[in-house]
Amino acid sequence: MGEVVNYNRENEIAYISVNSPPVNALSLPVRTGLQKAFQKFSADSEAKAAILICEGRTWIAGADITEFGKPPEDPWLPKIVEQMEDCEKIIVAAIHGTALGGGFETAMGCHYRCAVTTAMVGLPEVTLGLLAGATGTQRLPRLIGVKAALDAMVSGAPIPAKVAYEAGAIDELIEGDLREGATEYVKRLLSQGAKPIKVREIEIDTSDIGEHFFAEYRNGMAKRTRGYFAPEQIVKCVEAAVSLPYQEAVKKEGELFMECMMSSHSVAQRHLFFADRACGKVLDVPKETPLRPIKKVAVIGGGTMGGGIAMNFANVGIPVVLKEINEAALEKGLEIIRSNYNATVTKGRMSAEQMQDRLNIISGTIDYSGVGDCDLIVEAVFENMALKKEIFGELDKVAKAGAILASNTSTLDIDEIAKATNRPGDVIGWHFFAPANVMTLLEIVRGAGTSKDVIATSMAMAKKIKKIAVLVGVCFGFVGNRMFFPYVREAQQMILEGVSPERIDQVAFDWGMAMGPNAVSDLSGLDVLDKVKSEWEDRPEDPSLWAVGSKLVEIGRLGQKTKAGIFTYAGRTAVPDEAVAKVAKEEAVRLNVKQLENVSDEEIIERLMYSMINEGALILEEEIAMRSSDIDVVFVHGYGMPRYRGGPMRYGDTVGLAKVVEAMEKYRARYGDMYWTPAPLLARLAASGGSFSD
Ligand code: 3H9
Repeated sequence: MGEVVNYNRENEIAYISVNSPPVNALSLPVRTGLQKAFQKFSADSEAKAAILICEGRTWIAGADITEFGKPPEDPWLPKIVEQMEDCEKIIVAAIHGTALGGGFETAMGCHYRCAVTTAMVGLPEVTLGLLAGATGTQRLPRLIGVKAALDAMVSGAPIPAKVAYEAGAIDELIEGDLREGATEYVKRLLSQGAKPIKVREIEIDTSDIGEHFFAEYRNGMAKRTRGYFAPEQIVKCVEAAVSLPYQEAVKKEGELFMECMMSSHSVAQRHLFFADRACGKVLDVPKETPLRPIKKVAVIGGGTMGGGIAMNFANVGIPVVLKEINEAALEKGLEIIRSNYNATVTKGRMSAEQMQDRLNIISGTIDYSGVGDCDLIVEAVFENMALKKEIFGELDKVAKAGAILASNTSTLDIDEIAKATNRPGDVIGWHFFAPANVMTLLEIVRGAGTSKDVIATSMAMAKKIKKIAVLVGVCFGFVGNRMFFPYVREAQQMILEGVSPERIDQVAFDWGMAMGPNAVSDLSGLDVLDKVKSEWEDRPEDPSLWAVGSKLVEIGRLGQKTKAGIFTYAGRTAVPDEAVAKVAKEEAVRLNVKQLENVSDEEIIERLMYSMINEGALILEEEIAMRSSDIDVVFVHGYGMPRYRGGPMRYGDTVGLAKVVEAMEKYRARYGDMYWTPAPLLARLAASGGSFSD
């Protein structure tokens, strides 16, 4: 037997324990070990019942995701689950940590399930573009009902043990030590003469399912799951569960699972599973790097951004001081925070007490001396180098030794900002995305002189405030905005060439973006983008660059905030506006821009995406990002790119880099070298048949 699974018997109870760190995933050795252990249990005449239990921090967290995409190797999990269920002696799952995916399916193959109250169970396969393909889609509806099972599988959300117990997926909750509690439970079952309960033999309760249930369910999930492949396959599996004999439905589940597994969506979503975890690892900053203690934080600037940033710290119990220039501005800033929290309370996502606890640890100051005892100071004023340098000069005078001085700049040179201090090692960029209390992405910008412990502390702190942090280097716009510019540039250029903004946005939306580039520009503020362009020192010599945007700013159309930008706004709904088409036409004449006819959807996507991918290749070559997957993380968490595309670099790999370069050459022939010369890295990879993930 493989040592990742051990068999021990104490009197009449066999303990089958899995010990495969870090998360007891169902790798081939674990599957083989389980199979052998249960064979041994069946053959052990002294053993009357078995407890399946796990060592380490969690119960089995699912199939081993690293094995996906490779040829499947026997024993295959559904088989093991079936063999366990067919055992004539009682098997009890004793759960702690998280029993997820194949882990929970294994538990559902057991005849009884007990769990500590802190445990979670669930079928999160959908987040990997998959479905619960080891009979999970057939078992969960039998235990908790059709609707609840669909909700759990389509969302992928973990279910707390107590909720699972009430719903019927857990039979016994254990307070205290799991092994002891499980042993007591099994002894009780044996004394009561309990028989193995086979979940597959439970009849599905369809009493609350109307004739149109599945059609209505599909309608209900359509908006949430737009574009994703797996959710519909999950619904099909549950439909099969209620309409076909068990074995036929299981066969269907197997076929749909393989379809999901082979889909580009799942490949992309699995890529992001590992990318989300890899980005926290900084290659030259060892895990052991000592962290600076962060007990109190200051935020300089109480605008919408500053207020949102402050909330992140208060939310995890860290006291925050908000610094503004006068009492009126400070009161306004604190009011923004109060009203944000109030909105959360009104939506029922926070109690009034929780809100008060958070507000109690947010204070204000109008004097720099008020931030002198803070361990981390985040500057969040508007994007202006002179102003930021002035502030950092002040901070240098008042901040205590060892305080981290962070700038929430979205584009500016951290090294230049650091020059305003005598402690460049303490200076770093913390680029939050708006709204800062909601968006999960944080670009941590490493300056030339930033100390390693400041980087390590920033990455750890980001995790503490529940952000996904990506470490980037200094350049104009860092990773996100630098790549976002070509995307918006192409959207603007197409408007100049006569393509309507609504068409561009619709094509981008249908491709999967949460919003089209023009709606995003309006949301960000055309004046803000215009200002960014003017601060961009080495911007390309191109008179048509951002021409429509600048003109719209000139005539007072600043975006959503003035109810008119590239679109006009009725509430938040973007409405096409003839006035913009007129501006575009006039600008095209002035700049002598050729009008295009019959631009295909394919061209729109190619120009939006490939311009970004090319910039990404330059970013990698300049070592502004550590990994191509870090770039993907930025776009998925910060720019509304759907996970099923895997991020821009992964999308390039999916299309094939040779095809990307071929399309770029087509645009290069039309527009010249300035924007469409393939980056050397991209050209090299395309020529050698390589990919960014290599
Ligand atoms: C499935 O089960 C399909 C079946 O239905 C059908 C089969 C036929 N495999 O997240 P962490 C690694 S699909 C391989 O940082 P935490 C992870 O990469 C699966 N590796 O820890 C990381 O490695 P590293 C359904 C895995 O404490 C390390 O473990 N299950 C797997 O914050 C620590 O992970 C899921 O989707 C895996 N399954 O969170 C659950 N899981 O240290 C996926 C983790 O090198 N897992 N790793 O970066 C999770 O949600 C979280 O890992 C968990 C722990 C909540 C368990």
